[in-house]
Amino acid sequence: MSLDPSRLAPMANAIRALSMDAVQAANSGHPGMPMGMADVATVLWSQYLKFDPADPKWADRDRFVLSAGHGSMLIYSLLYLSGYASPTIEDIKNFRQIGSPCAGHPENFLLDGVEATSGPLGQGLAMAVGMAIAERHLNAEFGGDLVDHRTWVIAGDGCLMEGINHEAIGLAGHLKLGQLIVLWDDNRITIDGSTDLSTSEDIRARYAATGWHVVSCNGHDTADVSRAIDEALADPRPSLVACQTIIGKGAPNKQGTSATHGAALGEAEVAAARETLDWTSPPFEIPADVLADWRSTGERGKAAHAEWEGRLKANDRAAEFTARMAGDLPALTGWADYKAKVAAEKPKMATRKSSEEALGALTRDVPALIGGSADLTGSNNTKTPSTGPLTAENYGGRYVYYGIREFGMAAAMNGMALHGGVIPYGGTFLVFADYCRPAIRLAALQQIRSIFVMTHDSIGLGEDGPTHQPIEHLQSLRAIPNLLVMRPADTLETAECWELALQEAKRPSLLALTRQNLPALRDDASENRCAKGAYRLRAATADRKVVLIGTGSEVEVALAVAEALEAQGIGADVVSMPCTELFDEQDGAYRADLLPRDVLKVSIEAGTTFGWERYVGSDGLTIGIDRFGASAPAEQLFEKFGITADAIVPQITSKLS
Ligand SMILES: Cc1ncc(C[n+]2csc(CCOP(=O)(O)OP(=O)(O)O)c2C)c(N)n1
Ligand SMILES: [Mg+2]
Repeated sequence: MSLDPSRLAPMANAIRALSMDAVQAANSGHPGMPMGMADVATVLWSQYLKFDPADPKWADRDRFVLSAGHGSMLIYSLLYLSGYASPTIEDIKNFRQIGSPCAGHPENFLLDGVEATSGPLGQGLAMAVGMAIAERHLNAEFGGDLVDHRTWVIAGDGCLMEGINHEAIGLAGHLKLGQLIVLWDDNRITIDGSTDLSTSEDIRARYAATGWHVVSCNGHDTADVSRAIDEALADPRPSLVACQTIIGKGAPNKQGTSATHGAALGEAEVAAARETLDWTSPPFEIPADVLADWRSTGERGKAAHAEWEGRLKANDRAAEFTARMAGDLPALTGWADYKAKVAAEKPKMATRKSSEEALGALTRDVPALIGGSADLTGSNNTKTPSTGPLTAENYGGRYVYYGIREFGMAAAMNGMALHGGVIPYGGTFLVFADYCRPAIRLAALQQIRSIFVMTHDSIGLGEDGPTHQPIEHLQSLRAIPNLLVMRPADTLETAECWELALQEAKRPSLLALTRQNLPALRDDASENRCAKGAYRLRAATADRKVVLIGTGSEVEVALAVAEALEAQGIGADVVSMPCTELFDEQDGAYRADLLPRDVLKVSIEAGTTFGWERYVGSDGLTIGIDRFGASAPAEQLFEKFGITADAIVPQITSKLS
């Protein structure tokens, strides 16, 4: 490319200097990885990466994911040096301090150019797989004129050692995601020391066996790095580029050791590194010629960007593409009719089936929706007639067979949501939310619209027994900030929850759905009553003494309890609470009206009672299951665990007396 190769070394040293100086100033952080990968990153950003710092959200930019997020100073340096408006040099001086976008680990919501929040090792690479899926899908849908970009990852030994790596690369290899290139910081060092301490794996063989192209290079020889990347680009498979590097390269006494991994180098070693690197500038000053070279790399993408804008303007589907990338929803033309029909027909069905019906209507109207399941398609009811298989032969499909890879699925969904242009939903059993929990948490942290469809949401799944019966799951998921956990009680509520999940562009939702049939509870669809998180489904007829709060399948139980109480002259409201988070966001008057102080409040949910005091207070009653379930038909289990009107009513009357 245009830059003279001899100019690359000082450019890489600029990354090294910024990284060691910022970590030194913060007295915290990870200088080793940015210093070790500085040469590779310089080659990538100056010669290959397609980007335009003036428009960081350009839809057809390459995606760059720093999966080894502890090396955050690498990406902060790259963004600053190549000319992004943010971070500024002041932000870098304030690395890891309050108010600086240069947080300890890269956060997608703090800086444009940070495509994904990374730091939990392995997940960055797994999200990149989702980005690469989204790219191929949109390429198939809108054509190469509008969508043709690569996904680049820098990953460390840790990212490759994590279990999720197996799931992620298996999916990428199977889907033949040739636009995905992983640059592995093959430095043979982790925190505890040499990788010899903990692994003997032949990583290259594992990737090759999974359908990847593998190539190695000397990560400090820029010509060799280019050679390896060129080979990767030429190969149709996803590529692993093993970059042999020295961690902390440039710090003469500490390089090559884990001492550079996660602590400031110390004043003396920073000074020694300056000598070694022949870097005479004071901290946070980049020589004008080096900065100019860096800024010119940021100019590289301008022409390609301008040409792309021209192609977009000329494209018939420009408006549709732009709306898709912005995450806008099209008009849901059939939706009101669908809900009205549900209200009129009052079907008795499992909410997983209700979800399938809702999805039938939504996937017809919303082409951005891409479904999938971790090998439980028939149980999660996630497939619809509009969503044909997305395969290596047909990226235009809209249904991903993720295989038995729950964590890989959830992370890939996050990557798809981050990429934009698609809205991912994917299913598994609720009990296996544990297998994808770290990605659910990262969806919430990243403020993205991933929709998790979790069926078989209680002992109501019956015979499969305690391994498959969620107990603590609902409450533990509700503890994750910025995640909407929704547990609808019938077909109409399920439709309402789906509508809410779709409309929530900046937070993920998790729908907890039953295996067993549930009766319809409402006949009026005019207002989305789930939108407030909870609502009064039934008002007491006799003098109100009790408010029963139910969720999902237990709303039916709450209604039966209310009937029985009313028969004894005890007035009882029933509140359906499909989403505690949304209820918590309502104003005090609404919440107090639903859950008044002066009456006995009773929660009924077929899971742990832990946390329900929040709604029923210390004098309330919490009905639930505080042990593992059992294997038996569902009805017998509800009896055994006392989630029936017969078992609950006496507890309430004795509490009232
Ligand atoms: C899931 C997860 N586990 C543990 C950590 C803590 N951690 C951060 S970096 C690291 C070592 C990673 O080694 P490597 O990827 O080789 O990075 P290097 O030391 O080469 O920079 C660990 C254990 C983490 N960030 N994420
Ligand atoms: Mg390492």
